[in-house]
Amino acid sequence: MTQYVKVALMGSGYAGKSTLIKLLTDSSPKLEVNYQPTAGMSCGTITIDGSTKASLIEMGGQSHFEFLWADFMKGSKMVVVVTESYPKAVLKTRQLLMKFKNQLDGMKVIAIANKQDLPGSMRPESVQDLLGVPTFGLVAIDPKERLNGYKLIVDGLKELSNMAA
Ligand SMILES: Nc1nc2c(ncn2[C@@H]2O[C@H](COP(=O)(O)OP(=O)(O)OP(=O)(O)O)[C@@H](O)[C@H]2O)c(=O)[nH]1
Ligand SMILES: [Mg+2]
Repeated sequence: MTQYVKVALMGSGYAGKSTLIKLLTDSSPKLEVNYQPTAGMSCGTITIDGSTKASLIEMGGQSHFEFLWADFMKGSKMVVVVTESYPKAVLKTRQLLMKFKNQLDGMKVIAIANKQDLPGSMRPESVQDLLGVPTFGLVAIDPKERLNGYKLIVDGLKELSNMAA
């Protein structure tokens, strides 16, 4: 029987959460699209192994959807914080992490420093220093990054099950 684990994607509007889901679930080569804010939530599913799938739950990042996040996060095995990589966006993401500190307490949290293709992007190591959680660089609109993105999620979940073993 297939087991589903829940992975919540969190982060400001425009950070690239929907694009990340598309990168991981959609084989179409065109990932860059006009921005359509996610209203409430959206989701996608990826296969982890023969018996496990992960449901990626995106929480719409525009500030008027923030009140939904605490509920959407419940029951997640892991939270992936997606941020744009310019300094102001990273500071905003840091604030979000502080704001949701209680909900995130005890959960595995990783961050993605997205849009590394844009000039003025901070390096993932510097983003990690500010956010205080393991941080990985990504260009979610680039289909060549599919395997990288997939590995981030799978490795994060594997670490969790190793810890539990
Ligand atoms: N240059 C560049 N643009 C990107 C990248 N990832 C996403 N984008 C673009 O950024 C915009 C916002 O991406 P979305 O994935 O819709 O952002 P979101 O986090 O889902 O936003 P909300 O649903 O409002 O929370 C889109 O126009 C994407 O094409 C990237 O790595 N590089
Ligand atoms: Mg979205």
